[in-house]
Amino acid sequence: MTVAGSVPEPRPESRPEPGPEAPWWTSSVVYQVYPRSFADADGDGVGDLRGITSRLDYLQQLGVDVLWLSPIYPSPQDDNGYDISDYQGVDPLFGSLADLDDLIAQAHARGLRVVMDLVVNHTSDEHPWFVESRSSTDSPKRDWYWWRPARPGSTPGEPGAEPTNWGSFFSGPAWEYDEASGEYYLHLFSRKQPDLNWENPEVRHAVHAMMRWWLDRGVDGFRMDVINMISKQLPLTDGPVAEGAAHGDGAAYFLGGPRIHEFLAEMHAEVVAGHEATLLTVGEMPGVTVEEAQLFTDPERREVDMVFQFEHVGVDQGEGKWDVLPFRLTALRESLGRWQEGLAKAGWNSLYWNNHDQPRVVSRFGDDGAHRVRSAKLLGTVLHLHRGTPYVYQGEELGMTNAPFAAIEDFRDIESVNHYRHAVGLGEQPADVLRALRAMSRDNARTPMQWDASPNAGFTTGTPWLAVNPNHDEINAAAALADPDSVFHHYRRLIALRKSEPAVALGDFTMLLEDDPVVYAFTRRLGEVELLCVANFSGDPVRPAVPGWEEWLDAPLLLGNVAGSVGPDLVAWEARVLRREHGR
Ligand code: ISL
Repeated sequence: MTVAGSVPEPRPESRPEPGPEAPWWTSSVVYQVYPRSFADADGDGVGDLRGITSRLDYLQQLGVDVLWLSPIYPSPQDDNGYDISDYQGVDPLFGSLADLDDLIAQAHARGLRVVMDLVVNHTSDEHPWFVESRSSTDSPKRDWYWWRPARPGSTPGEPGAEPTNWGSFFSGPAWEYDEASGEYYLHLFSRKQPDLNWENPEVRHAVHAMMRWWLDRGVDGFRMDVINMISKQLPLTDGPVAEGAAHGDGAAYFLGGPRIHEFLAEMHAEVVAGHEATLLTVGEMPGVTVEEAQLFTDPERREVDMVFQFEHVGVDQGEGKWDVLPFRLTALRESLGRWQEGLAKAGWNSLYWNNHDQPRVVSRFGDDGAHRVRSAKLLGTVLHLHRGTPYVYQGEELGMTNAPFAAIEDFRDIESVNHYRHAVGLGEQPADVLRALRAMSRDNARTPMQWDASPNAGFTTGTPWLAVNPNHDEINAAAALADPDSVFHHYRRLIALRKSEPAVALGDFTMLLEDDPVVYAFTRRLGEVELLCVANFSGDPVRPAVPGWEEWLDAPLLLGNVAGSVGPDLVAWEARVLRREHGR
């Protein structure tokens, strides 16, 4: 706002006011539901669709715009539904298609869009396509998957005879021997997740048809699982073997392969074109670089709206995810800052701390002890004030923490269980392997949603498939809703701020304090409005070295996590968002 009568100076270096052309998802927030762990309506211990529908009012109260559902399709559940045996149905575990139609209708009635998980790098080995493909080397669907003979000169089925030396993401080789046909099939993930061959146009057409079927059913977009792995570099060949590693790294052959942009542009043309204004597409892309992400998300190229990148959730990992390093704020800043810069002109960021594959952020980058509530609010504030579309993973808005897993029997995730078996088999100490699992296991994200303080946290009346975190007696939605100072209400205010203050969605981003080990600070600028977000990532008070800090202290506080705090020092885990207007 400018003072009446005054003419603001033109500021050529800043962006114009947001026009009607800014897509809706720039000012939206997405909420991810992991159906198995959200709410169980039928008492079998596993969350379901009717459970989700019964909690839509809660999501509406939080103020989110989009609901992303992790897979609910028929599945043998080897990887909790990321192994799909029918793309056009609902697993009875989660309910029926009618339940899903009802969920979509009830979500729409509340102004919530629904985005489905699209898992098409691989199917389940129980999908009829694979069953047919496997049935004979002459099958019309043989070429829908990656079948290869044993390595020349080796005995098929013997260790080392795999067509390439690649390891799978879930331990062991990426190839499974099929005795009946004497050939191997590729599975980058579990052996029950064979990779589809996207070189075959029939595969692509089948996927496009399936996607259109979902759009006709009313869904509002897709989150595309490991979509940068669908194009393989041919011929499939051995990758480099790191010292001490059991398998080679095939990433050069399957990450961002030669036809990936073509495949995504084709998918856009075949499925999304004509519906751009209402849909959301987000490609999950492990290993993607900022330069590639710019190409994937440049609207002119018509591929996807945004990508999930992984750099910032790798800053506490060394050689692989089980090599747990101490968290360094400087590494986080370097990564997030580079992404903000890289997608400033073209393309768009998605912003996330958590999902169903990541440990809980308050335990990871915050303090889940004495400062749990404040550090959870700080983390939310920092994330939501970046430029991009924020994603909230169920329970993050409550400040849910990692779980106190005591023994390997407490884990359910295939990745964790396989890793334990392999690592201990290779001679690692069980206690060391467990320590890494406790920090990084995906099951940390998957413990049931904590609705209330009752014995099963209000998640189920049965026996939960994965134990509820005992801290639900304190950390739960009922308590958070009743407390105006809760993490929930802070997230609600953050989401509301994105709607009321255009600079949050569309302002330019400038990182400050490049080398500061504890203070994370940046500004956002849109026209005459400038916001400062400043956050103390430590348990000690600190005076931020932000340029012009004294002047900023006169600016009104838009949002903070410490009531009544106005002085020059930030207390432990304090975050502030300040606003000023230039030209007045
Ligand atoms: O958590 C990981 C393993 O270390 C990640 O590499 C994860 O597997 C990767 O992000 C891909 O994730 C997606 O595809 C997987 C599925 O298991 C994950 O749940 C899904 O988010 C295979 O479909």
